[in-house]
Amino acid sequence: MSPSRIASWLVPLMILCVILASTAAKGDHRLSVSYYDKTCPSAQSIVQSVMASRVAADQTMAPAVLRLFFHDCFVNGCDASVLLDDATPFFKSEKDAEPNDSLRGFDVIDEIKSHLEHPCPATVSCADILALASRDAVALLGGPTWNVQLGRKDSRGANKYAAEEKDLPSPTANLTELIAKFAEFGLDATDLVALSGAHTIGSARCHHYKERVYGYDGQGGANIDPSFAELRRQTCQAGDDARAPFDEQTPMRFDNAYYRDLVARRGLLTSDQELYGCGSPLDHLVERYSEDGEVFARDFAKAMVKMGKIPPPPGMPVEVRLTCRKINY
Ligand SMILES: *[C@@H]1O[C@H](CO)[C@@H](O)[C@H](O)[C@H]1NC(C)=O
Ligand SMILES: CC(=O)N[C@H]1CO[C@H](CO)[C@@H](O)[C@@H]1O
Repeated sequence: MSPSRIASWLVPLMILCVILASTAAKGDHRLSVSYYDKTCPSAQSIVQSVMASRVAADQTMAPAVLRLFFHDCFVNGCDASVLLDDATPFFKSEKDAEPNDSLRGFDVIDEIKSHLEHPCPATVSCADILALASRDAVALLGGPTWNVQLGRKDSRGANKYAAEEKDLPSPTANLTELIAKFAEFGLDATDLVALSGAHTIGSARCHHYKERVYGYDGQGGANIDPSFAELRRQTCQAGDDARAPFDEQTPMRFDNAYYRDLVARRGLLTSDQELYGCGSPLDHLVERYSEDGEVFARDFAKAMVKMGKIPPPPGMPVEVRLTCRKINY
């Protein structure tokens, strides 16, 4: 073959390789609502029924599962890395990282997975289970529902360093830091305010709100209702593990009362109250959500879909795990 003939072969071949490589990278994270319609038509109803029975037995499982999904998506993308036990010498588990303390609900995800493996072996990813279970958690406590985009894969690695140092928003973060953190994941300020509304359910440990309620002088920082600071200092007297609800009005109802707390300067974490009262343009949005639960519900659902699309890092090896706590061997 003459050199020019080879060259004429080589160029289309190279173009083809580039096309294949780029579709493979994107194909890993092309999500669709109908992803399991043919391969596991019962997937959504199985997730829903396990969630319904677990939340009926223990309502705190709803915020626990929702929190798992947040922690998963903010560290390495929504790839179920948060579910991995520290089982191999090759990576550290995110479960062992500091901010994950008190992450719960792993057994709920395990239970869903085992129910799914029977009708649909090795089909539904743990990352998709988390996305569906979070949607159901919100709906079960009276919140909105939405169509979940599906087709995520589970990663074969976890990232303890990112979970500890880098990717998770800190409970003491200021607004600038929060906006920057969310922007890293393609989430804008509206998404930040809407997703923070997840704190309409669940609770936090004193360890995470003591800085806010004691402040530097023991009286609580600026931008806090003094009677609220006093109330939570009393809670903290039981120690660092003493829990307080994020939303003191309806702690187990997924509504917009969280925003009314913020307007009253009774947000629990520094990172909650930062959204309101600092004279930022977000004050208006917090007020809007506090007055109109429908607008909040719509924006929350939209932001959850957006967050659920955060992809794992390019080149991360992925699979559909057989057990959510372990990579396949
Ligand atoms: C927010 O926190 C960062 C890092 O701690 C700090 O550099 C910045 O000045 C703070 N911004 C405001 C507005 O307080
Ligand atoms: C649920 C879970 O595995 N939590 C772990 C988070 O990290 C702490 C300490 O770093 C562990 O003690 C917890 O077991």
